[in-house]
Amino acid sequence: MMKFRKVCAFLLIVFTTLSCKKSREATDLTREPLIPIPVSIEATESVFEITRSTEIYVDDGDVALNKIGEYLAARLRPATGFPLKVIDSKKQADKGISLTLDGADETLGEEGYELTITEDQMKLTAPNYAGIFRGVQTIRQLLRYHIESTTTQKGPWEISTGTIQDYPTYPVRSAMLDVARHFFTVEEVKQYIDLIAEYKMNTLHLHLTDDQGWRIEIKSWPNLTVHGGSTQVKGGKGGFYSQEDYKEIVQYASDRYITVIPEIDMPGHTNAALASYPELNCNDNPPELYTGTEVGFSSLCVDKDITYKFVEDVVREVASLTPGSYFHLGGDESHTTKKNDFIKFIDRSQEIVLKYGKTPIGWEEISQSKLQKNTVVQFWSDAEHARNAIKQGAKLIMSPANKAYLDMSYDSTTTLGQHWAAYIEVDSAYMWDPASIVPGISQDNILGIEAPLWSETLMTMRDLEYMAFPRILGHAEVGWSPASARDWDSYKRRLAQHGPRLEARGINFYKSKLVSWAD
Ligand code: TNX
Repeated sequence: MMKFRKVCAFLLIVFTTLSCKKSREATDLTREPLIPIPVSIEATESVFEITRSTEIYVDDGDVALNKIGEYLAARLRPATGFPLKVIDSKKQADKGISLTLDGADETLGEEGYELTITEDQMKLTAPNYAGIFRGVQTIRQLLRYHIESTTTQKGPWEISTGTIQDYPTYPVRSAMLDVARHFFTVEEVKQYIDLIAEYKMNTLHLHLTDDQGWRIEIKSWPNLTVHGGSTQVKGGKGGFYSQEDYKEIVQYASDRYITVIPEIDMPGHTNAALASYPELNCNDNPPELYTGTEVGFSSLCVDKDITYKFVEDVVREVASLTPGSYFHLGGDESHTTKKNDFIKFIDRSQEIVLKYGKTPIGWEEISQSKLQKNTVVQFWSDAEHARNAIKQGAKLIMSPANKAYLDMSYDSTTTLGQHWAAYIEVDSAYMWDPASIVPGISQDNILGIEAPLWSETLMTMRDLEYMAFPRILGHAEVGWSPASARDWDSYKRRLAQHGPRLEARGINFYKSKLVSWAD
């Protein structure tokens, strides 16, 4: 009898251990704090576990998939301490982590993906590599925040089971970095690229030139960087990217399925160029370098032929280094350029951009000129300019300054930033809809969104991080997730869980009191 009881007790323990193995915690994939929130999630309430023996399978001989597999492994190895081998697999894998284009649903589009998680396997399929890369970001966020640590952490590394189908609402989700007012190094730009990649952004707009500095080497006009790149706001030493540096940034971004849009801001915002070459000034008299923060006082000399030779040389060199299809020609706040001159300049500059095979983008003021067929207009404040743009058939990138400008202070106590457009708290930076900003403009007119980070008051990476985080997560969701899925209460709950994740990555973020940050 005693023996029978012991056996029973033993069996009970074995059974409870076995049956509990997969339900250690109730899991529900629909409740994971993903940002941006996916289009659809179905939960099957079990868990998949990444273990020491988990391998990452990719389609045999597919170099690009193998690279994404290695990228995923590199993100997961430090915290798990597991080898996570990436394996070219001849047949579709039925275990471990599998990344495949095989049998993908084409309707998921350029960046869409499907993630199917069972107890035995986590399978990521997409019709294109970009979709696989975006899906990999989802996998990262499905793991406990400790996964972001650079040192080995205690497991288990479990992921709730179920299926996620996901694709972006807007094709362009961009972050702009102003490297002209204060210069940021190649390494710092790469860090920023890594940060935006996690939230499925796909574009980095580099504001490469402004009154305070010219930051990209132009071989045919070397003094632009030698002199024009030699300082910055408040007179620091400035800096610039050699063409090799710039190519390195472009490649790094491209490895993360992020396109770089270079901006050469013209005809205003050009003091650094005017100071470097006397002949670009109407009176041949170069101004001093400028280290203040006023805007709208400089202009290229629109009537001189040399001006267009300059524009063409710059566009040709920068376009040849840029695989992406866009070239941003600026066009904002040219307050000292006469309106007719401005129009004439933008008309000619668009033609030059097209001549070198790129699609022009300009700030909203360019809608006063005759827009070329595919020219894109970037809205920042004036509804009339936006309506003029769509009347001409142009598409818009939406960057409403009072919502999307990351250099706007959070509130009156923020020591960094400006507040000419608004104070932008974390809720305000989330609660905007690109298609409802300008009456008469709908989703069809909109190519995407951009969150610009102007750097007049930002000197270090920590400064950049503080202004961008956590607001940029909100903008990423505004651009990716359908309007119907966006909701402040849901977002706030998910964002709270991202606090420790941002901390684990060492990001200096603003801990808004509006959010109950998780420990
Ligand atoms: C406006 S809006 C600018 C930038 C400034 C920024 C500061 C626009 C296209 N230009 O030149 O850096 O405000 O917030």
